[in-house]
Amino acid sequence: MRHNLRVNGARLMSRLERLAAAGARADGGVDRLALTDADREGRDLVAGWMRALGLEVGIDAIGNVVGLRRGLEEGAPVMMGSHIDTVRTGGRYDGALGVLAGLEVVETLAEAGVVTRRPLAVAFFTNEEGARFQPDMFGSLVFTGALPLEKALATVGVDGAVAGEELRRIGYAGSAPVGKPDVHAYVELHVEQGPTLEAEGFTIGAVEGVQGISWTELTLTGQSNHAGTTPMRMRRDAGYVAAEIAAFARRLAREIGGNQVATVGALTLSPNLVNVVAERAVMTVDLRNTDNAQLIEAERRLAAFVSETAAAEGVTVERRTLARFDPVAFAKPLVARVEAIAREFEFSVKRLPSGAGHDAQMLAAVCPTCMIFVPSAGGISHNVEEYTAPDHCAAGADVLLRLVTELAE
Ligand code: HGY
Ligand code: MN
Ligand code: MN
Repeated sequence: MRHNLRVNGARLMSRLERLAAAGARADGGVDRLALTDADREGRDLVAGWMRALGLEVGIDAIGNVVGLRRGLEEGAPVMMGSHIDTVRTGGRYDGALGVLAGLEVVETLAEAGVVTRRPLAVAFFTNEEGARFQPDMFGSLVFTGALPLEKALATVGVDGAVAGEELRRIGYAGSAPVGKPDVHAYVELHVEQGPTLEAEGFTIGAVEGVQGISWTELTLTGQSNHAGTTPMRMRRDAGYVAAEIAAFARRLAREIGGNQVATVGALTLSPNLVNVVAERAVMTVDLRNTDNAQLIEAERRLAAFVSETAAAEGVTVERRTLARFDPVAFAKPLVARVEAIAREFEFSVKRLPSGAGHDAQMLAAVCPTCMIFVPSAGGISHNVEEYTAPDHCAAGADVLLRLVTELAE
């Protein structure tokens, strides 16, 4: 049904503000790692808002939360959603905007007395970030059947915690059947987390797909030794090999070019002492590319470099794949509708790929899926300075409102 409804931007920003208090950092950022007490606080708040809006709230065995709004007819809902867990140095928009904009859409429709033909759903998926438990997006992976529930529950986090135990501890080991309800279509509003929309002056991003992601953990083992007495020719220095790998990753991204990116985000040396040659280095390498062939080439070259460099230093290597997702393309007709609806509102709009991973890339395997982006100030995200202007948040939510009501007819 056609309508000219617009969301209440102030109400959306007020909920964003209140959710940001769950895991608030002294520096204004948000630390709401998956399955922590802060995550529970955020979950309780959002599930409470769902219930206050009359949604039927279901919690599944991996802690995914789905609020259902009945339609005039039974059947698979049109789903909006994202995640509410954050990285340790997160902002208030990554994930939260997509979930709270979904609630805002529901409240706007309720105020206007509009009931859609199909049911609507608002969801948040467990552990989208993957900062504590890998892989990332494991809640939506389980929801779509791409990761066995037991495997996700058994995941040991970077802090040694076990996901299933943490889920029970915070009271979100639910009983709703995993992967239900079936979803008619999924639309996720999200901040771009990159510089493109702001730099080029666009308000809306019609996201064409998500790039491929490859996360590897490397455990390098050499020999601790005296920093002063050990001749260089005798060293088996894991710290040196780790540093070479980090520098190689940067060269590799530059040489492959295109959309190739490479990041060494985590690196721990032991014994990590000023006068001891490092015996061990545990590090992660995050490689991404929209082109899977190039991503595979990057993985191959990195693996070869790691083997050569470690062998030359007498250091052994253990590899663990933390995540590996091929690039995903969103449903072309939905991408076109995001673009057209943005233009109906006279919002400037650009098609672009997503550099970040999202739950939408998992939902795309089971239903027509698309994403709506809004600009990130300075392209900053996974950083306490993350910011998106209120009018951009409202614009994204308006496009979400119109697209979802269209899909629900
Ligand atoms: O890593 C990512 O792209 C997402 O934030 N989990
Ligand atoms: Mn996100
Ligand atoms: Mn994120």
